[in-house]
Amino acid sequence: MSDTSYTTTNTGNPVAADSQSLTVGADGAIPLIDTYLTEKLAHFNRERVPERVVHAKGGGAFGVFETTEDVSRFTRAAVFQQGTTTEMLARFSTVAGEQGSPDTWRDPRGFALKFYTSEGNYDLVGNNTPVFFIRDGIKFPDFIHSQKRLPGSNLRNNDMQWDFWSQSPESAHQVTWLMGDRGLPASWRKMDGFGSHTYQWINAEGERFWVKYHFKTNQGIEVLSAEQATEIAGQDADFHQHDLYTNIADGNFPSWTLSVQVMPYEEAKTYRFNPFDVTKVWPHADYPLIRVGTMTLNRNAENYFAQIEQATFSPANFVPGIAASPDRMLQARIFSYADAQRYRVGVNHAQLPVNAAKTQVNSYSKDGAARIDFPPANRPVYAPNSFGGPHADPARAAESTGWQNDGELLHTSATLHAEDDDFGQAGTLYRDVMDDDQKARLLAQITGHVGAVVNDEIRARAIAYWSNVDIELGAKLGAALAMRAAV
Ligand code: HDE
Repeated sequence: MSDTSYTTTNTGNPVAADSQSLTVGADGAIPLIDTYLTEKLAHFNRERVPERVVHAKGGGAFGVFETTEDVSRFTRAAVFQQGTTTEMLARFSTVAGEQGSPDTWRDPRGFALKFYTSEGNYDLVGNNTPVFFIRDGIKFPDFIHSQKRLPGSNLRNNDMQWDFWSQSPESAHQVTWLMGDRGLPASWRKMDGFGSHTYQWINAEGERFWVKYHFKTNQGIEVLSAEQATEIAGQDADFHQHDLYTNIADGNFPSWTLSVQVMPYEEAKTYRFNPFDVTKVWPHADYPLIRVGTMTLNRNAENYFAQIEQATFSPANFVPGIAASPDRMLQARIFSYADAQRYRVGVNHAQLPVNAAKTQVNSYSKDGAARIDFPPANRPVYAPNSFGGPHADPARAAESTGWQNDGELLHTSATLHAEDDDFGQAGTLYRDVMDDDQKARLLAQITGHVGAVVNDEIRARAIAYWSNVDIELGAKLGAALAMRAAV
């Protein structure tokens, strides 16, 4: 049993005092040999790692995923074989707010999952909305810049947001979600999660399918009004963290039911929407939900910094039976996350306990700052080798992306399908999914947000943007803004 009764330095050396520095006489100089003082102050200066450049504010918990159904006809992934239970980690977050910002600001919510599977870690890094603002990752830094702060004043600015959105019509579907009820979840426990992108599942026979993930909350959807969210933001910036942590501590474990939509491989070519465009959903009438299993969060982190702040999720972490798709956003993310994590947490971030695979790691990476784990000294550090070092085994590996494509390198938009446009599905969401109260709250929110735009040309473009979503909505917005201006 370790004795934690006495204070030590970081290297275990017992220290003489917690509250007095070492001095020459009671009133004299502090000698440099007071190494506990210097260690304590120097470590304090280095307690922060760079916050996530997006999704900085968040919280999470550990849990398990239980595959309750047989979906082996679609995937050979071990984690999704019926009867398999897999340990996992989830982190929920806002997008634009910095650390310390209110959990209840209007924003999509991150829904990042790490499955510690028997074939290595599988990360599914999604949001609480099934779509996204843009469809090409080259615009992502620009999009985030427009949502955050003006370079001069460091203030957020509605003109900047609407200048970007009104010139990026592909954003209309996600912005309708954002300005609607789902932009203000009452709890991380009471929101759905989505993989958002189209992914690929491959079964044991090598047959390929396109899939979309849906995590349906078993707690029921619950949202805040704009007034409630604003009031809570002033009272408790960590409202959602509080809710998740205390519910798990009380044994009230939240769970979600995972279902997938499955599109046969060949149907992608002729589907009415580009199935790889992350600004679009696949109507459930076209591809109904197929149940897979249940995710339950049942264990709080013991140390937030070590286990949540340092957690690293990457869409690049695939396992056999799951692969990428032609979705341009997914492909850009496959580069970006590990790059961000090497910078933010360090080159050996995957060795930290919270990120470490729970299966054998036989990579040829070596050294690098803060290396913790290492192979036996007699293991070669190069391949190929003739001394029994690991060698690649294609039969074990995750499939390549494996979709046919060829052609010259060029800068152009993805292929348009029959019903592809930028506003159609946003209009369907408004007209066919929202009830009258939800429509009224959406109009009120847009009126307030566009009403804060100072530049006349940008405001006019924003009204045109909403008229493209729904002509009646655009007319109501124009009238509401005119009334607002008249008072
Ligand atoms: Fe992210 N995103 N993202 N994102 N994202 C990050 O990775 C990025 C996108 C999402 O709890 C970063 O480790 C690019 C879509 C979540 O740790 C960064 C693009 C979706 C989280 C990054 C996108 C997401 C992140 C910042 C456009 C939903 C938090 C820190 C191609 C489907 C994960 C980090 C956690 C974090 C890049 C767009 C969700 C900067 C380049 C679409 C939930 O690498």
